[in-house]
Order: sequence, then C-alpha cells, then structure tokens
Amino acid sequence: MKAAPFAYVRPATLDDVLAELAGGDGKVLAGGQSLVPVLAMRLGRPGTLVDITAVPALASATVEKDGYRVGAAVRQRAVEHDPAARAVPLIGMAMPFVGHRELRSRGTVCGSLAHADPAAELPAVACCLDARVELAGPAGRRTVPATEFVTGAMSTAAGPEDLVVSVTFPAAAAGEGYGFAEIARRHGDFALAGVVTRVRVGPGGAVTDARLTGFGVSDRPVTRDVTGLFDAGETEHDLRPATAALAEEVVDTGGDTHGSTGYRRRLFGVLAARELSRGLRRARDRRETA
Ligand SMILES: Cc1cc2nc3c(=O)[nH]c(=O)nc-3n(C[C@@H](O)[C@H](O)[C@H](O)COP(=O)(O)OP(=O)(O)OC[C@H]3O[C@@H](n4cnc5c(N)ncnc54)[C@H](O)[C@@H]3O)c2cc1C
Repeated sequence: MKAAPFAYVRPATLDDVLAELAGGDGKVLAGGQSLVPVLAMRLGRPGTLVDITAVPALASATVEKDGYRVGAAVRQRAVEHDPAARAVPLIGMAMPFVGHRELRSRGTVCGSLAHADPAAELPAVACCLDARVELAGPAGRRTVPATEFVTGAMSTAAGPEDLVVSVTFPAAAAGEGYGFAEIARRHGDFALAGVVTRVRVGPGGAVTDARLTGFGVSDRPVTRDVTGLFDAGETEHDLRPATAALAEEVVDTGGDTHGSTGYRRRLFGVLAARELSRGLRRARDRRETA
C-alpha cells in the first residue's frame, strides 16, 4: 500500500517547525523509521510532514550540568558512537538492541520516545533514569519526567502541535550500577520482555536505592522503586522470589503468538533478579570511580 498524499516541509528554525505544526494537521518526521511504515499502511494521514533534520538547534548531543542532552534530530547511531554518551552507561548497554544498525543510522533517540512503543528500549532507559523530556508547543516550553511523558501504548504527553526538543539523561554518579537485558525472538526484534535497572550503594556498599523499569510487559514502561527487594539478600537466587511476585503485578500485557502472559512473567522475574544483582555488583565496583 502507498501513503496517502501529504505535503512535505523542511524548516530551518525551531520557530518555523512550531509554525508548521500549529493547527495539528502536521506530523514530525525525524528518522522516519516508524512513521514511514505507519504512513505506508495508512494508519496515519497527516496533511504535512514536518522534517526536523535541517534545524541546527536540534542537531547536537552535549554533556551539560544536569546530564547528557540529546537534541531531537540526533540519530541513534550518532549517540552510539559519541564518546560523551559514556556519561550514561545504560545508553551504551541498550542501544545495540534498538532494531538493527541500519535503522539506528536514521532513527532518532527523541523519535523513539515520541513513538512510545511499549517494547522499545530507549523509553525504558529514560524512565529508569528519570530522564527529562523537553517539549515546545503553542503554550511555550515545558519539561516533563520521562515516566510522565509516556502515557500509554504509542501515546505521550506531547500534543499534536508539540515538538519534543530534547531529552536529558542524568549522568552516572559514583556508587551507581546498571543492568539491562531483554529477550527477543531474534536480535534486533522488539523485546518479548526486558528490564533496565539502576542500583545505588552508599560508601559502605549497602544498597541505598534501587529502581527497575520493565518493558514489553505492559502498555508502557513500568518503573518501580525496588530498594526493599534487597532485604532478602543480594544474589540473583535471593532476589528471585521477590521478582517473581513483582512480575505478577507488573506484567499485564496479554499473551500473543510469541508468548503467553505467564511466559513473559517468568522471563521478567528471571531477568529482573539477574539485572538487579548485576547492577549491585557494578555499583560496588564504581563506588570510587565516577
Ligand atoms: C523493522 C523495524 C524494527 C525496529 N525495531 C526496533 C526495536 O527493536 N526497538 C526500538 O526501540 N525501535 C525499533 N524500531 C523503531 C526505531 O527504528 C525508530 O527509530 C523509532 O521508533 C522512531 O524513531 P524515528 O526517529 O525514526 O521517528 P519517526 O519514525 O520519524 O517518528 C516516529 C513518531 O514519533 C513522532 N516524532 C518523532 N520525533 C518527534 C519529535 N521530536 N517531537 C514530536 N514527535 C516526534 C513522529 O511524528 C511519529 O509519530 C524498529 C523499526 C523497524 C522498521
């Protein structure tokens, strides 16, 4: 099937992008890796595609005082190769799982957030780290925590006239360790179930804070404070009963031909215990280094 007719514009300034989006009939075109298939299947019929890749203000990724800020036109592959992105270890851990290299060479980090696929890796990383999403629209600029930005499957706090301008991921601190894992049918496919973890330890090595985000298991990334899970112990084995119980609550996606709800719960429970335990080990290793 071919896309329905649309106009195409490529403004050079942020103000012109917002002017083109005003009225709500325009759609942002970033990497096109999700939008173009949507158009081709006629699941969307925007009047105008507003290509944002010519706006210099959206084209850079930089380390700033509150973290690593990625502009809306920055490709996933550019971030994957950016030495500055090492400030956020989870980006490097997750990025190889975002589709295939060819898709990442066009797809953007902010486009992945805006698309809000429940099984996507980057929204889950953003939620686990409490990243901040900067929006611009008719009401001006505002910043929304990632956990509030994603409101459901393919649904976000951005209105039809809003542009995601950037996302800022907090940089890793000393005493923080991370875990990332997903199970997919083939490498590069969306996850059947995945987890992202961030564990913090104090100077003595005890867990002070632990956070976990599950993806592919509900209609959006599901984030929980899981510090209390370590009360039962620190190894993957110790954590398993609690993560199995957590899976019952967190995994609410229906079964499909690739896996039942019960199968996804078992995957989630195993991955969560493993990646929390790994996150703790890495946090202890990094107590002095960040
Ligand atoms: C075969 C295949 C496999 C894939 N596998 C994975 C995978 O395993 N994991 C994964 O995470 N993704 C996967 N993807 C999707 C990924 O490749 C896309 O890059 C990503 O979802 C969207 O990024 P994009 O920059 O291409 O956005 P686009 O396709 O340009 O846009 C996607 C949506 O977001 C909106 N949008 C984009 N940028 C903005 C912005 N700045 N402000 C407001 N709205 C915006 C668009 O209007 C559109 O609605 C896959 C895609 C394909 C085709």
